[in-house]
Amino acid sequence: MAMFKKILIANRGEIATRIIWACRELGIQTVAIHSEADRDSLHVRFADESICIGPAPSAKSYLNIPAVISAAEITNVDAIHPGYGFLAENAYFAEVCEACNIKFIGPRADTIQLMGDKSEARAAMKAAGIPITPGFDGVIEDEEQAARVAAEIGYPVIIKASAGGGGRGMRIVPDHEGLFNALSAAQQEAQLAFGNPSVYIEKYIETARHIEIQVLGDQYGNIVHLGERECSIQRRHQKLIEESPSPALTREMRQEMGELAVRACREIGYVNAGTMEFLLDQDNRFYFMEMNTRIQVEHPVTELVTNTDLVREQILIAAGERLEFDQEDIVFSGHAIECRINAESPDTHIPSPGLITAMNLPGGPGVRVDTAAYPGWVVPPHYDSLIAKLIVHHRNRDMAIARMRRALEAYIIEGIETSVRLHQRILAEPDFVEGKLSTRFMERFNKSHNRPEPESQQAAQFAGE
Ligand code: MV4
Repeated sequence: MAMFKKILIANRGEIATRIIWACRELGIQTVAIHSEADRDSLHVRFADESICIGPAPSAKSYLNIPAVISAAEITNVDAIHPGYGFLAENAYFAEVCEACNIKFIGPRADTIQLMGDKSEARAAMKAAGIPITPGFDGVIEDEEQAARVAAEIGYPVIIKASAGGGGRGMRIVPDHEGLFNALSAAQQEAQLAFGNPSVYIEKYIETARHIEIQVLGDQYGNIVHLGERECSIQRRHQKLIEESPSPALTREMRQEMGELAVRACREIGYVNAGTMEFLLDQDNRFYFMEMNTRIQVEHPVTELVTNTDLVREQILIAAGERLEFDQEDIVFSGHAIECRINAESPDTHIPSPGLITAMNLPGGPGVRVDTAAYPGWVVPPHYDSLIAKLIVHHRNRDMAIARMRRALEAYIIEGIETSVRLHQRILAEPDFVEGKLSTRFMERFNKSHNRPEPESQQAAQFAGE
């Protein structure tokens, strides 16, 4: 297969510009698509061509498959990069692309389909010999079965939507008393959010770390892992801070998890970039949770510690190139931390769209900012509030934290509220500095800082990545 001449980027914001940078370095022409609300976006300005595909609401623009495909046909592109969110994990969209002879830059449609059904993904991973959380291998049919399964695995349990992921449609159930209410609530939420009420039940691992392994596979069966990212600091299942390596993993654990991830990907014939999410419990046992079949928001921390360009690799793999490196060629170096900068209140997390009146980006050694924000830009209210990612790299974790602190001090954004202050407070926490992270970190942080909102229990609504 020949290298792509032109790629359409089916996304917006920082990831759209990130994909354009990779294309420019590869000498590939770019087409930006945008909604009416995104006319003045940076990705539109930096792309070689741009097309308006609809009004502001995503359902009418970035999620509108006929509009996206029409734009691709009109501009005669060879491939589409979906970024994250929007159509990135839509198996039907991947199928339509292939049917229109446009390469979808991602895994095969059947892989996206399999991993999109979380209970099927669990079963597939179990069959591949990957440890999964104790639970029932299948969807729950009725209350009686739910009660039997929950009693068998022991409380607390967690109910998850089969079509969910990223925490949507989840319910934590402390004891039998709350089971039936949680079951019907989860089923209703799943029906509403995904048009599919199927749920499954697992043992709830109360104090765990969220650790994910990055993988890359080419079309010829070569698969490598690029180590882990620790993403335990989340609120309402939206990650706030990610880092690599995890303070909790030894070299041996990294190798074991990495080899397991590679084996699982080999088993399902995984192609392109992917991420396997695991929970690591306090006894250092780890369990597969789900697999994300897209480039993730937090991919830069992996890029910095492995000296790779994951978006470039995605494009080369989709174009039919062989992986340029083996597992032995991947050298892990130093420590990287990412802070997600959202246009929102640092206290209430209420979105804060509007005009950015002034802005200073941090720079200097080991500092990277992935963003599409600029002074004079109006952050539209219609989309995810992520406006930038601040990523630092240094020789060790303590030095990376110091570097992040000084970069946050220099990150000035005026006119809107941002999460910069929240990150400064988190980076001042002794538990963070000591690497004592868990999925309960923000719950405890909120309590000790007298902040509202319980974090872990039945977080009702949040935007998906
Ligand atoms: C879990 C879990 C504990 N036990 N599953 C959250 C997102 C999705 N990928 C799965 N998630 C979790 N699944 C079992 N069996 C803990 C999480 C979890 C979490 C839970 C509550 C509050 C914050 C959390 C952050 C990361 C992961």
